[in-house]
Amino acid sequence: MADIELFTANFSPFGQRVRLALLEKGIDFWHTEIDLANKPEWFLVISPTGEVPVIRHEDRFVSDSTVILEYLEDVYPQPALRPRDPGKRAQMRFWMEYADEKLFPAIVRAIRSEGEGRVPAAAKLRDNLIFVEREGLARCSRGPYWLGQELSILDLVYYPFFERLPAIESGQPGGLPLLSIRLRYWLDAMRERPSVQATQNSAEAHARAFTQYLGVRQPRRRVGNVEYLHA
Ligand SMILES: N[C@@H](CCC(=O)N[C@@H](CS)C(=O)NCC(=O)O)C(=O)O
Repeated sequence: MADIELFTANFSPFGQRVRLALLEKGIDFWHTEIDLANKPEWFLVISPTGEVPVIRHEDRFVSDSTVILEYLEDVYPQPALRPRDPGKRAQMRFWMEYADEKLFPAIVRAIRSEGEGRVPAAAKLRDNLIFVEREGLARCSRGPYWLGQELSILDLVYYPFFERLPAIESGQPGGLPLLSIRLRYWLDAMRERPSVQATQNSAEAHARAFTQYLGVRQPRRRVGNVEYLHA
């Protein structure tokens, strides 16, 4: 029997974070798919917020992706995905919080916005992305990963959002910002990892998932590639 049972939904970026960590650590796990539109009663018992992902390990259930990532680190410390240096650890936690408290809400607003709300929502998301790139990724290290030469939890926290950018970009007036060389270097390094290759979905599939899960109407959605440029 697998050590871990993961309750998630295929298209959840938060669930993808946990799948990436499990694969990176080589932990055997069982995937139980949850239909978010029709959650089973028992799931509401194990998930206090009714959200995925949740894991079961031994006799405990742990929920919330970043809490799960740190839990996995405590229980399966090797290979390490949390830096040893306290300064880098603090950077990791600061940018993890930024991802969930600032970037994710801006992404959801941009996907859901309609009519006159679309331009300010796209502008806000652009600002958030530029902030992540200039104040986060570019300042934390020279790469290829967020915190330097070694992959860390922070890479797993951000990658699922960036995988979805082409699907988000296609619905935006004026598109999203041209991404920097540093960001492109990071994304290229991430895409080479077998864990990413095993969990990734196409931009078209993500665009369909937005429609299905977020209930957004996207008649004009055209899926393209995000351009990477400003240095
Ligand atoms: N902060 C949570 C967010 C999880 C989350 O928003 N999950 C979404 C799927 S992407 C969900 O389960 N939504 C179902 C619902 O809200 O009913 C985490 O990091 O795990």
